[in-house]
Amino acid sequence: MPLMKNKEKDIIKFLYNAECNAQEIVKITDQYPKLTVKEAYSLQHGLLAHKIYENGTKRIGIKLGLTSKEKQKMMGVNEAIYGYLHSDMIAYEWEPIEYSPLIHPKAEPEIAFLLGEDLQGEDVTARDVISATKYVAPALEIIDSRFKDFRFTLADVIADNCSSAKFIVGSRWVSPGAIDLGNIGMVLSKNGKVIATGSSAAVLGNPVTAITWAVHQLASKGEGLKKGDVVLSGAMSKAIAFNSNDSIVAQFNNLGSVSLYCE
Ligand code: 0L1
Ligand code: MG
Repeated sequence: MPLMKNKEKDIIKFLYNAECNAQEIVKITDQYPKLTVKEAYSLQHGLLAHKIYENGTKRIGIKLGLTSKEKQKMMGVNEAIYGYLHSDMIAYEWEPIEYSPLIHPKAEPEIAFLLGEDLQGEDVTARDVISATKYVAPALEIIDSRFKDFRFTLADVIADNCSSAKFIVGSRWVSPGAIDLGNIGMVLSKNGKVIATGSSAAVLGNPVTAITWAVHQLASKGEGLKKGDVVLSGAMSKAIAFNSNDSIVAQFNNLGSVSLYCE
């Protein structure tokens, strides 16, 4: 039986309050084991509407998740997922990230696509994605699942807006035609020590492929991306946990670096 509207509202408030109070919660599927992916995306959309209503945030783009084969295998799926980026998720390199409003944050190195044109339709191609992109830039996404111990099913994580919390876009913005987007190397360090290395090839072979997929998914729901939107295309390595007083730097070939400091 599909989720009743009043249950949907309760779940949205449950997720929203967990985020506002920085308190981990049990999985939604503990109570609703039959929650489908379609219902989960509807919850995610409802959560966005609730946040816009409650705190005036704005939708400013999307982020992709589960774009690497390893993560898909770990979750037992063979497709990526997407969530919404909101204006209150923007963080800056020069402003420390506060730990206290977060639950158990992790950082992921990603490539941000900054759109110069609208992009919508089930027939959008990789070439269309490149021509609609004004700049690509180095980025760090901070994920912070609201679920206890970062454990969830596919439906749970989709409903929780794919664990989104914050993101930082670095200051070097490059035209997408100027670099080989499918072959950008990256080194991730924590407190000066290399923790992981990765490549943009880990993002479904090429981040442009991942974004094309997401545009098709949005189109099937009558949605699209807008000029000015930011798209976080997916993690280039494993996510790393951080705490107060930690600093993280991701250095990308031909794309500079991006960093965060947590206070
Ligand atoms: O941005 C991401 O890749 C996160 C997707 C959700 C899975 C997770 O929280 O690890
Ligand atoms: Mg991510």
